[in-house]
Amino acid sequence: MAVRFDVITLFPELFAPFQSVGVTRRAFESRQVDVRLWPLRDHAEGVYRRVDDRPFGGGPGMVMLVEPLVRCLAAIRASQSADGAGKLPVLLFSPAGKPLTQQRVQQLAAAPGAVLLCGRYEGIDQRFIDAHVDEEVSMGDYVLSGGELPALTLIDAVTRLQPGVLHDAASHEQDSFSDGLLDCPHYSRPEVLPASAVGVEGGADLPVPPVLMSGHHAQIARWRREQQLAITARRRPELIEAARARGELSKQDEHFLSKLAL
Ligand code: 4H4
Repeated sequence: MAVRFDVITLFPELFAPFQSVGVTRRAFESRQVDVRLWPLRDHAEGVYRRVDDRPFGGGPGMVMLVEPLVRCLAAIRASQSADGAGKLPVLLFSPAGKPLTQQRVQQLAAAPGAVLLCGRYEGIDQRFIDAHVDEEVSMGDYVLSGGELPALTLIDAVTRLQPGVLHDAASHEQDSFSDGLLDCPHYSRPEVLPASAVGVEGGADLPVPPVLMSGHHAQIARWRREQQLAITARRRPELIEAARARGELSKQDEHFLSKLAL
């Protein structure tokens, strides 16, 4: 089932490059992901086609006006209805939103789609948010100049989960967070790397961990799992607690963690 994203933006040109490179190109071409761009200025009226104005109460910056957004969303609803896409939820990108997680990305990848509202300026008139926004999503605790990069981030994260988009279907099983833990280290040729090759003069050679060359798939899987547990326990201990609470740590995992000197 294709995932449809109706994107409300003042800068549609920001999205073009992602429709022609990498994994997202394949998904766009295969129409597994259907991104429709809705330039907000097309729905602004008057000579100056205003989409923003000064904030009541004073203060710096500008606020995005309600009317152009209402007209734009109405056009999107008409298009969704005409295409039989159903009324898709409206997501607003904002630092005040709920932090995006891989679990939410997986839910969106399995759903029909969403309207992605890309704010600019100081933000959006609260009356539009109260009336039409279903979910506020944050990419992190920092402030961007617009919601377009968050929208592209979400489209990328959802797109790479579409069947047939990644070269190796198993690839995203190994992703960080796909099992709630951070990913293990990865190595490729050469089997032994002279330290000088990474710019460390006079250092010892850098071999690939021998277990990865052993051909023992069970031992390799165990090593990779233990690497995930060690890296996650050191960098994001709260993810270990969350995996434990979900009952996703085996007795073997718990034994390894108990021996881990943190
Ligand atoms: C919204 C900027 C609200 C400032 C915005 C404020 C993020 C983020 C983001 C364009 C919009 C910015 N979106 N995760 N982080 N007035 N979006 O910064 O609250 O400071 O998703 S405000």
